[in-house]
Amino acid sequence: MVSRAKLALLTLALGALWNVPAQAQAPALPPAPPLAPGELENAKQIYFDRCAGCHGVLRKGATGPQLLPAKTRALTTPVLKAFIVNGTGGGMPDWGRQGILTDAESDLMARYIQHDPPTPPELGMAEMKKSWNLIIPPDKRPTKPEHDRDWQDFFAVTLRDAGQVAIIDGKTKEIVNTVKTGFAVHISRSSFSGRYVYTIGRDGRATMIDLWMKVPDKVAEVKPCSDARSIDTSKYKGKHGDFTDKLAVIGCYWPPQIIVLEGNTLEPLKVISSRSMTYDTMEYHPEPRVASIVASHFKPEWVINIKETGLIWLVDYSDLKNLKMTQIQGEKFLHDGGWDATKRYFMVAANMANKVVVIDVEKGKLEAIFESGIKPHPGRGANWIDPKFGPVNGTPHLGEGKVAVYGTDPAKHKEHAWKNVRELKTLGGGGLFIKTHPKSKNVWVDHALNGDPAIQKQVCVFEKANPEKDPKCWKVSDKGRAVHFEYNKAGDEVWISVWGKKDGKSEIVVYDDKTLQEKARIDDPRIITPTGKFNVYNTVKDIY
Ligand code: DHE
Repeated sequence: MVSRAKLALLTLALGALWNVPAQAQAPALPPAPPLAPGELENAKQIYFDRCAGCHGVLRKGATGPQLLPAKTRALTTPVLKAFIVNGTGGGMPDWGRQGILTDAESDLMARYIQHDPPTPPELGMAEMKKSWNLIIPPDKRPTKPEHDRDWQDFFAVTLRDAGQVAIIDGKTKEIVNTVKTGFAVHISRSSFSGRYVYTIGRDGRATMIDLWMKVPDKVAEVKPCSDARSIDTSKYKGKHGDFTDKLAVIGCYWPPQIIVLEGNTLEPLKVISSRSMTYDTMEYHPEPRVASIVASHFKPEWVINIKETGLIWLVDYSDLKNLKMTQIQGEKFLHDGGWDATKRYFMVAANMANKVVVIDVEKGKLEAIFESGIKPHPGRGANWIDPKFGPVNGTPHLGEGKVAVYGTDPAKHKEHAWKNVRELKTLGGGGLFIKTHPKSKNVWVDHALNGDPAIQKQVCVFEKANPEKDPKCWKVSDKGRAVHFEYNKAGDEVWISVWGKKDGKSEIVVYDDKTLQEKARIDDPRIITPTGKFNVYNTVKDIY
């Protein structure tokens, strides 16, 4: 095992090597180390589940560097294994230290990425339809809630390594049900009505959960891709018609495409490939992955971010047979984002470019692109009123300990719009999520991917009215990293996931947003590696 000090030195040296173009390295590369029979299939699955998201299915890189043989063989197995076990300060998780990969699996992966990447199978409509399972047809579902809980205050909580989503009652903190979903669900989104929760697993399995059932459970599921991160429904109602919940859309990492589905049953309807040219160098890209998706409130449109081409698509879903789409040139590699408070502007991080891209969805145009800091990672971001700069949004960063606060009101605060107006110092890099609520005095931020286990466990809270004041920071739990925040429907509680080891303990800690005092700990053994939490009321109304 390489010691941490040695690893630090190694990381520095590798930083240089890592940027040396493959052709400048020693000409004769050592052959790829052998894989025993059966190891290849296991390695492919682990790569898909754990690595493809950052490094790409074809290993061309994006949030993480490319991992092609010309580089990986030059680095050799022990060095690659050290990276996999210990992680790096720039966002690469410590898979070994976390216990997610065993020592043998880390060794296997270090050898596997020195081989040429296999191209996984494409998925067409015929295969998708085979995976579609309509468990309870719409006409057999409840016509009103079959329980007397406040389902609009339910939380859909990702239980990442359990391959489940827990439905938790926001008032009583009881686990109402744990629903079997895709592997490592990434996000959940609510239907326009809030009655249904749509989840998307990293393995591309989408699940539709009916909150009105006596015990909320899934009514439909489909697996239209083998690697995915985003899902949403149609949320427009207005002069162009009422499309609320008529359709759903899934964004895939592999195969690189979007799928439009029937909103009430998840029946696949249309596939649109995201393969095209990069916005800047106009090179063909074989694997432009679909990152964040949001549904416009102004038009029958989805805002769909294509990571590797740097294009933002505004897809008009009002007539699927004569599909209209606007392609906006943004920046590479588009990742996560959310609305400003008016829901007119969509801000998305191009984290490898250290930039935030702003789209005016009402006008259907690029509004601005600005540098926020090293690797911004906003989640859906957070909106509040700054005492000096008016309406602002904020994003933490993977690469440095700061929240960039930027203006979001070009109408009344033009001089502050789309530029950093403040930088709030946090405890260090690895910031993944930020959250606030219109009723709250506070802005919460995590350090979930910080390299220091002590900092990973801490959150900081800034006061909106006194942004220059040092934040209050504290350790949430010894059980794991503090990650992702969600308010309850009343907007007076903040729920934080404590993401422990997959075979260890995890929990969810609930704080009083006013006093910052702990109110509850949900540490039921069913709470396994919790990450994202989505309150129905806040998700329907895009409150953040
Ligand atoms: Fe995420 C949002 C992609 C790693 C937890 N993540 C997103 C979105 C994308 C994305 C495209 C926006 C979806 C949307 O809004 O439609 N995430 C990726 C990756 O490619 C990456 C870097 C590596 C991977 O293999 O997936 C990655 N993400 C992680 C994690 O390691 C996290 C912390 C835990 C996990 O599940 O593995 C994680 N990502 C989340 C969460 C959200 C998210 C909780 C939703 C935030 C929200 O509040 O909307």
